[in-house]
Amino acid sequence: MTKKLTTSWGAPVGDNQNSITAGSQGPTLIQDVHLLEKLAHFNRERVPERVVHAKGAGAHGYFEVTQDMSKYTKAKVFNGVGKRTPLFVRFSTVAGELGSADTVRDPRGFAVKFYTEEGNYDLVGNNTPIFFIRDAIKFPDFIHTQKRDPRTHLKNPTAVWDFWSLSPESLHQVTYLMGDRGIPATYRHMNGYGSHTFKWVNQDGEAVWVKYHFKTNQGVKNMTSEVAAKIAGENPDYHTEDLFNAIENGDYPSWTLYVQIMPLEDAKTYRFDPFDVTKVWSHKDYPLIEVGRMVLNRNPENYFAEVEQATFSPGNLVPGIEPSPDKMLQARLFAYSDAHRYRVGVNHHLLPINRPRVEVNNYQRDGFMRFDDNGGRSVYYEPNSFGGPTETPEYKITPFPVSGVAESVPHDRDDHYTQAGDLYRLMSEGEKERLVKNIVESMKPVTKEEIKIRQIRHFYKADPDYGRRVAEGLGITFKEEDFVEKA
Ligand code: HDE
Repeated sequence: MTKKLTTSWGAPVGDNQNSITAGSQGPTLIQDVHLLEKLAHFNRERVPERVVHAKGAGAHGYFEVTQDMSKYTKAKVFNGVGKRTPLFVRFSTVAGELGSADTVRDPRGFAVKFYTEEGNYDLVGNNTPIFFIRDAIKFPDFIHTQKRDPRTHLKNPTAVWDFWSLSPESLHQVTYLMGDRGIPATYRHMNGYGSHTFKWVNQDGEAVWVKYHFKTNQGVKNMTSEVAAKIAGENPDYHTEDLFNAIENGDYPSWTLYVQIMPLEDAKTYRFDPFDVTKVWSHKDYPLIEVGRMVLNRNPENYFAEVEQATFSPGNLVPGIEPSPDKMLQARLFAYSDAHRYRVGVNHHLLPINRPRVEVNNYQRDGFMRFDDNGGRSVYYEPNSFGGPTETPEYKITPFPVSGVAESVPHDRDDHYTQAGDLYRLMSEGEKERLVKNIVESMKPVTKEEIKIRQIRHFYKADPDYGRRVAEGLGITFKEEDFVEKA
């Protein structure tokens, strides 16, 4: 016995095949409210796509602690071997629109929402440990160059390389992106990183700096530009389909989470600014420490409800995990919830996929689509004499000293070449050849020679061989003195 078809108001529908008309050839009657409701709702089915990371795929799973971290953090999600926390993950590309191809050369979003017993903890990272810029003020401009030219509505490599050649801090991430890891074979075969430095605080109020590394247990596998271009044409949803089918078939992907721990005082003297997200910390200086395992073992029941409406924010923190002064992270603490309020609505946190798995008690009321009981008759202000929820002083943030003159301050350490050169020199001959080929292909259409020369100078400063190979690939005659920085 099938269920009764109804209107959105629960009234049974008599006929879902034929509009109400006057006779078989007569006009449609406006009183056909079922027809009106269907068409009106259909016109409003799309919500704004994410301004970046629009194309993505999600899955549910869990995190299990394999090494207790209570020495470093009181965050319960990382305390006690065997501790399991449910989570939701969304993988994504960055620049493409909702319908764009998965297999493009682009960083991949690696967003994890831990539904912890102390509220949701969102670790909103990428599949690269670094980023192109280190001050959020440049982010809208950077993304403009990754998107479509306002006149042609086409991707514009001249804008891409103009911005990168004028922002030398991007060199490390550009080298990473144009190398083999720029196109993962699947979402299952890539690592994830928190990228930024965060702060962990233990029960005694002792703090350390921390960086997160999710190492795929499937092994890192990448895709060459040629294979990627072919797949993008044949099946633009290749990564989405791969993740869904693997989980549907019980082939659950997993990652091992490691952290690097830096003592608080090292931040002042470390040879790279630990709050500069274009730089990594050497694993020799701060070795990886295993924390636990993330397993994805359940597909969404409904894509729109669970993936499109999922909202992640680096500002969703839990006790024992706090931000670092990383300029990019600081700005993201505002930007994400602002984006969600615009894209999904002020009460997006009430949606099932975003709702914490713990009781929420506060005095926020009303707002669009407040579809819970809106606090009922409970007291709606604080302080109050009616036993409403009150703050718990032990959860105040860990005090930390700040100093300095308030002004528009550039980063004070500008070595953008050592780590990019180290990455280049770590590559095998094959990896170097593919890196140079990818860069040359991408730079060929650039219309201004000075942009190419400027960018080659950056490659050369990272490693002379790097610069020479790109210049040759672009057919630019190479005179050493042209590329050595004028003293
Ligand atoms: Fe994002 N980023 N981002 N980003 N980002 C968004 O939030 C932003 C950055 C990342 O699967 C937006 O809901 C700023 C770094 C992921 O839903 C937006 C800056 C890293 C996702 C936004 C950055 C990321 C986003 C777009 C410079 C890796 C998808 C729509 C300070 C560490 C999450 C939205 C999901 C999404 C802002 C840079 C990762 C606009 C201002 C660095 C994985 O809020």
